[in-house]
Amino acid sequence: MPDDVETIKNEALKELESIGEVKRLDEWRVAYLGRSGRLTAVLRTLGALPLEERRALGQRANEAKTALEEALAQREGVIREQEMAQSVAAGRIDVTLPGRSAPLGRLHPSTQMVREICDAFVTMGFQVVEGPEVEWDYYNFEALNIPKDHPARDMWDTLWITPPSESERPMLLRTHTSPMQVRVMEKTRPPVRVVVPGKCYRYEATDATHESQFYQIEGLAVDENITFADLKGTLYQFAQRIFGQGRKVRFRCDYFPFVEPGVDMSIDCFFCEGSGCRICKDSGWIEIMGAGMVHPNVLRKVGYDPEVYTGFAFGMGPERIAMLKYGIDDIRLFYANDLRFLRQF
Ligand code: YSA
Repeated sequence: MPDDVETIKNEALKELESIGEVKRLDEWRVAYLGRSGRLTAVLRTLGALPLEERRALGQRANEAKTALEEALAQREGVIREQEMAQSVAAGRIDVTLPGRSAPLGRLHPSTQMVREICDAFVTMGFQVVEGPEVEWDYYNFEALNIPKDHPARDMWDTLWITPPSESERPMLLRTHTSPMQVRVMEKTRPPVRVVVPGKCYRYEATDATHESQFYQIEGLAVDENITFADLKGTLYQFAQRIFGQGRKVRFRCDYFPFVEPGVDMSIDCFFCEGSGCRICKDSGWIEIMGAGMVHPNVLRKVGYDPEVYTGFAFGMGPERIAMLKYGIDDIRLFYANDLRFLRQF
């Protein structure tokens, strides 16, 4: 014969009061309210009782069940609060401590320099475009007035994907961003004003100023009546923006097969103000890019009439410019993934 409902209820409540841990509450629940629990056993007997008795006992048993369930929930709340208070007192959780802030990422110094340089040209009306790093020999060399077997190819140590000896249509990792001059002109009619940032690859013996992967930024402007004076004026403005007002620039003859005339541009050394130091190798000048007037052969290749259109182009290495600007003495730091270096920018 199961116990009396009131007795079970009173005993259960008394026992519940003595429980001090959340994990013991479940044992209590099973003992009284579980499938084989004491109160459940009472409910099981109901079927065998006469109707009147069944009603009365059923009602009392259900009320007891509800009371026990409510008492259980309340006890659990109390115990959890006590446990939290104990653990706070024990110093395991200091709820007054500020949360840990997630570390903030930042842009890679090469990316920052690329963006700064592109922005300088965007304010002068240039558009930013990008192109493929895996390139055809045609765009990297042929269309830039560098035919097969031309000695000028030696200027770019090439990483081939399919070399000319193995393919009618050789493929390579672009050695400079200049192929984009051709791609842009093929698709557009003048006026053209673009800058092209992107990764380039060379089969280099790496050292403090040479990496086998590095960024370049190409520039191209083509229109009627563009002259060498436009080239000088644009690049002078660029130097003022990136290196500061009052910078002097110098142009000297240089050779690139896709320009005529070709030049290199230097700025006066801002470490020694032109008097000569280790950085500028005592010359007072620091070379920052190659440039020139687009060669008529290149214009012809893309269907532009060189009698009508002229243009200038330039190409520079943003990492080398960042090295000058921030006094970084080894280009390999850019790609060494050393956070001590990267966090400085
Ligand atoms: C010249 C005339 C134009 O009308 C247009 C573009 C050019 C630039 C030409 N395409 C070129 O690649 N010239 S370059 O071989 O002298 O490279 C240009 C710049 O890229 C260098 O001044 C340097 O800053 C960077 N560079 C070249 N090789 C590098 C490198 N940076 C890091 N590591 C290397 N291995």
